[in-house]
Amino acid sequence: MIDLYTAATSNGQRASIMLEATGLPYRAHKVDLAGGAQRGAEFLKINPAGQIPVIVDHGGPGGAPLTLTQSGAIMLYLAERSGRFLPSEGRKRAAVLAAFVQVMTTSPRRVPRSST
Ligand SMILES: N[C@@H](CCC(=O)N[C@@H](CS)C(=O)NCC(=O)O)C(=O)O
Repeated sequence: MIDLYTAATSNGQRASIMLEATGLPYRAHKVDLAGGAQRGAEFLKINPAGQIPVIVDHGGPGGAPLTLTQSGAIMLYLAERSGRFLPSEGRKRAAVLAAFVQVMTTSPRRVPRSST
């Protein structure tokens, strides 16, 4: 089971959408950013940086819990965890990673539709 700590922001939605798309079982916990919940003691135990999104994978690598921040890292981790979206073969994997980095680092207005 994966616990997701998130809010309705673009970074938060990356983690939520990826969990939905992979079909991995998860529980969502809404973090009230406007109310300052990300700076509360309980949340800071999960992410001392005080930011969403965060996942806690209770069945992480080696069967031990893994806490992960950073929306891009969460997306890649969930792709590998589920065996979906990120091919293991070198050439296809490189193409997917190139498309991933492009959408993560380029303004949507500047991403050509036929660039990948
Ligand atoms: N680079 C991080 C950025 C995370 C981030 O900026 N989170 C914002 C919401 S989108 C946040 O938690 N802000 C709360 C605050 O700074 O108080 C990622 O991609 O996850």
